[in-house]
Amino acid sequence: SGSEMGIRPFDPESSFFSYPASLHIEELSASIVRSHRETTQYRPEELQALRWKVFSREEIHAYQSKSVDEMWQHCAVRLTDAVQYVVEFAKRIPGFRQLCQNDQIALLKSGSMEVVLVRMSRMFNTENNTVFFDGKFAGTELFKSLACSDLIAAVFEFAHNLCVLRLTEQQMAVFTALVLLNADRPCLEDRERVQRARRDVGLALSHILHRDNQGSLQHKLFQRVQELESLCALHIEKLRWFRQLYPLTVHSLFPPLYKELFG
Ligand code: CLR
Repeated sequence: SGSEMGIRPFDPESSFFSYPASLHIEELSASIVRSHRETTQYRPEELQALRWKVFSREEIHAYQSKSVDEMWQHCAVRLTDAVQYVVEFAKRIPGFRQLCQNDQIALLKSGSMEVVLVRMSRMFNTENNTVFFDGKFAGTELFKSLACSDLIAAVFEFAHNLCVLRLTEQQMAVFTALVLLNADRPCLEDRERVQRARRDVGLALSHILHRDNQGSLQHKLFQRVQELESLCALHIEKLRWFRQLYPLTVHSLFPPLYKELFG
């Protein structure tokens, strides 16, 4: 039928974007959404059911009593788990898959942390400002022994601000693909190819947003992208600081993938 092919009756509210998306763009969205679904640790229903699970005072105290290097190592392992799922997501995105290996690595080096932070908003509870970490919901105080409260506060604020936009899983999937396919990243060999892949994913995103009557989200999402860059720069800065204090912990106890991407 016409509606299955993306052909919709004229809508004066969104005259420009009511143009039918080509079959190619529809298939691209469907493929990205499938890749997202297959590479997220928890489904939205599961997270919803787990909302009551919060850390007790004793458990929070146990995290706060860890030494700086012990807590860093623990968080680096958890963060690397999350990054691993993002790498798997990227590998399943048409357009990313087709890039040469060097460019795939270059995009992951600068984009995987950004996608982890966007995905963090799915795991966020705005009622009590907690995030699902290590099996329960945790507030910023749990991360005290990392000794980087400015980074933690900024990351939580970002997740909060993204969470209140209430993105659907479909919108989240295509938005995170767009975050990865950034032709402005350093060290790319074939920028043009990344740009072409990005253009299609961008079309897919604006098609979805306008179909959902949420065209205004596009602008808000691009605002958030700018914050991502400074958050990731702060993460790298903190890692440098930590490595200076505890070079051996980073060298022998941090996950190899973490060092490969951020080290
Ligand atoms: C992101 C969403 C994942 C689950 C998950 C696991 C680890 C969390 C991460 C989320 C968000 C960012 C996080 C991280 C652990 C430490 C890190 C809170 C919730 C903060 C920003 C500290 C970074 C510095 C470390 C390298 C020490 O599905």
